Amino acid sequence: MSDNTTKKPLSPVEKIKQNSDGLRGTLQEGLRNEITGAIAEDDQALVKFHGMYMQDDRDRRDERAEKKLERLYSFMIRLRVPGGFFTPEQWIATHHIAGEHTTGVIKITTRQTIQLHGILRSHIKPTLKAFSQVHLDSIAACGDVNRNVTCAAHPLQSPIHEQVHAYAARISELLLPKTRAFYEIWLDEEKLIDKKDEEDPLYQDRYLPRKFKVGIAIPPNNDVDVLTNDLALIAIIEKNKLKGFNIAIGGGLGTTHGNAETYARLASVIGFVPVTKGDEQLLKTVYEIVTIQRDYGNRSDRKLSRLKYTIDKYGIDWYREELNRRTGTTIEAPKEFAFTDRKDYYGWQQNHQGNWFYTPFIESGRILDDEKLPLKTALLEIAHTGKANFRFTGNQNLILADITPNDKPAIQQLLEKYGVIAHTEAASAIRKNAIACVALPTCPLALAEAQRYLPALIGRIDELLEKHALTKEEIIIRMTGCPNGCGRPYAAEIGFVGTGPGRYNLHLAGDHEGTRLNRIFKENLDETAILRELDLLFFLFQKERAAGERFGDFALRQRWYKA
Ligand code: SRM
Ligand code: SF4
Repeated sequence: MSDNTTKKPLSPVEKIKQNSDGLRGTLQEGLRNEITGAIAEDDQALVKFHGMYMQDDRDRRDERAEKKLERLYSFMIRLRVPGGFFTPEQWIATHHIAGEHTTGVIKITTRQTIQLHGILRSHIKPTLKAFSQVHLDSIAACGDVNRNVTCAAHPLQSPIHEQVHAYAARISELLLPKTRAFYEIWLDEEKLIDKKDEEDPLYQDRYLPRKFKVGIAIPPNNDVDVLTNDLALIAIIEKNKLKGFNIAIGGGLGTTHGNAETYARLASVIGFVPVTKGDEQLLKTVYEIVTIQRDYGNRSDRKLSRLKYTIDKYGIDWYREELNRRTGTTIEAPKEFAFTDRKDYYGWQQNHQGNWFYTPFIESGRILDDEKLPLKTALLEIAHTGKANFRFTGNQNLILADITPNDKPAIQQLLEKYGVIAHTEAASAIRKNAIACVALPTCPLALAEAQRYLPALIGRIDELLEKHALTKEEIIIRMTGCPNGCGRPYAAEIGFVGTGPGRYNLHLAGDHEGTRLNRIFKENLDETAILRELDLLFFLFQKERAAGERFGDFALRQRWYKA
């Protein structure tokens, strides 16, 4: 079988999907295999659609090999949490699930959800059943389907935040696969008698050529980095009324070192869809953008199968026309909008209704108790009060949300008791604006460290900033352990992309708002070289910057960028 669009043979994953009996494969049988802690190779592709990855502890590979033991296999589970919202009950459940079945660390991801690592195969079902009891699941959190839908996190963003936020859940539902496999395999629900009940007009039996991501932004903040999504919805609000959404398509960051055909791309705005007379047209537009990618995306080479490549192959105008044909309407011209920032609002903030929100600083989204801060205990105690909801941000933070003025003193007291306020206030401006992906030891694709290394590197970068009297600069720094871009390093003012142990490409000149990608400045640097380059750059920045100029914009003006 070949891919209609490329005439090349289908990638092996295509066959696995089609032969999977609605993503069931041999997962159920595999769970009974006591000889290994792993699952069959084909099932490893399928289990992603259920929100899981099979991994192993890379730190322990050598030790296990010496003892002639198989790798220490375990699973990472990623939840589907559209727009990143948890009730206190859901947080309490997650806290206990993390304690019983995982490494204990709760990791907030760059797409506003959480991941738990180190789950042994026999613990998957109890974990998913416990989540199900608090109405949480991991369906389609990974795999060749629509992933977690992100949405501007802070309710402060607009008086109609909730109205916009509700679209995250609606779009997530709209684009969910119809198969009941998740419920059968992991929750022991009854098997379907009539398979017709799970016929899936959207995904059919082949699903999408690759992952698909949707984000929703409320200008002027672009905290979800909306243009890095396959499909970006930008809320257009006039006089506190939601008029509709600008639609942008073709964002995506993954690249492969040495493969010039791969590249990072920001989404292109193709038009505007009103919602003043109802949502039908918007939802149809979202749906058909996905069906076009389903039908025209590359299914032979997974490196070139994201929507960004489909768009660049066929052209924006073609895509827009095909969309108009499928929706039966003509998408309107885009409306004016402007982003001014991408940050989280740390500390206490009050919204238009008088409710309070506290954003603590959480380094790399990792929630645990350590010698510096008993953050996990603090959050559990806060959840137990029932006085705060939990909202995750696309910058790997969370917001303790919707706290009434009466309840604020109780939360304040707990934040003080556990040192969360002092910890947040002590973090430097760049630390608060930094992102690092997971990388080692769990990520099989990592070439270098990220979340285990960036905190220390930032300490050294802070010293340089102090030397050049730049400590107040909110420079956006991001690091990933490989070029896949999970921490969105190509959209940072300073991006580090791992090339090998202890080595990174240094990217410069993204903007503060997330509307311009950066470029490689120097390749394969070790820490000494990184600090040397930054020392010089900060010196020049201090000396030659225009008034109020951001570091990324300054870097853009330099000769190396224009060369
Ligand atoms: Fe990612 C693969 C972690 C956001 C682009 N990503 C992976 C895997 C699953 C490795 C794997 O395939 O085995 C990583 C698991 C590591 C681990 O041990 O947990 C992983 N990605 C993450 C997270 C947890 C990073 C984080 O520290 O927060 C983020 C989870 C998001 C979520 O909740 O859904 C995460 N990944 C992203 C983003 C950022 C975003 O979406 O805003 C990107 C860049 C945007 C994009 O998609 O283009 C991203 N991840 C990738 C890619 C490259 C895809 C491509 O088009 O080439 C891969 C590799 C792949 O898919 O083959 C990947
Ligand atoms: Fe792993 Fe690379 Fe993603 Fe980091 S960027 S989590 S190293 S795939």
